[in-house]
Amino acid sequence: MTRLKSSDICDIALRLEKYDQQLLKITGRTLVGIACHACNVDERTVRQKSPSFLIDVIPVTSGQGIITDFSKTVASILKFSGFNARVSDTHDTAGIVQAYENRSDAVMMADDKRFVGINLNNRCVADNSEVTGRVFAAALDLMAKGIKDRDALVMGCGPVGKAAAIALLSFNARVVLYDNRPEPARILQKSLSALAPENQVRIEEDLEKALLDCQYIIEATPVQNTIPEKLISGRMGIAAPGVPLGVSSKGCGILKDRLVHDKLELGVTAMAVSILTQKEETRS
Ligand code: PYL
Repeated sequence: MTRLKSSDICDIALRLEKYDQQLLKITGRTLVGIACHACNVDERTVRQKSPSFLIDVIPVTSGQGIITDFSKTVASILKFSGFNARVSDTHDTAGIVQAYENRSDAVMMADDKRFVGINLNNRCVADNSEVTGRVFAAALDLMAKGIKDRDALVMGCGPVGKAAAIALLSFNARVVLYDNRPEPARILQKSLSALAPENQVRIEEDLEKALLDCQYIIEATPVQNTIPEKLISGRMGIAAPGVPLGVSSKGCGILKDRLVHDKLELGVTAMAVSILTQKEETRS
């Protein structure tokens, strides 16, 4: 997982309205709408409940420490998406204690390894990597106006790519897996075989062939410029949760409104929708 820099996120809050309108144009849904599609929940219900759902965003000082603007940006995204969010005025353990004492409904916090949302009432947890893969797959499904029976390429078979592949299978896409190392693709294909018939998930080791075969792509690698400009076709649609973006600025110019990429917005919004709506799993 690439560690964000303050420069990656410092202008997100200012661009939320514009980004929301761009998503509406590309996918037909807004940030909250795409998040609801990813969580398979009704948007009206979420918009009714979110204003009274209090989320404390807690800065975490462990490891490499606080990223300037991280907590403030997460809270801005949550407020823009209709949630009652605030940055805790304490951090780490004291922040968690304060959330319970204030009877907040949820906390969101990130150390160097994990970024999670936790519903304090029903104990449900949303993990940023899993939710990000799922919400970008939902954006691709909307961009494609239904990705059912289409070939969708997943570049990068890590936690985000895995979650995207699982979501694409739930949308009945045919999933093509690519990784620059063969092992992660094989491990992921094996774990997906329990979810889908053999012929619905295949591995492609030749990226150029994969890009020529697949019109829709999830770019979930931590590498920039993984998709060569010469292979970007006029009909291609790309949802790119990978940081840094795997498409060059020239490639973005070719894609125009057929590219969805951000560094926090969709994942944070979908995490909040998930912990607001996810039912507590009954203990077996
Ligand atoms: C959650 C982001 C998405 C991509 N990379 C992940 C990352 O940068 N993780 C580290 C987050 C550290 C936050 C710091 C703070 O300000 O509370 N502990």
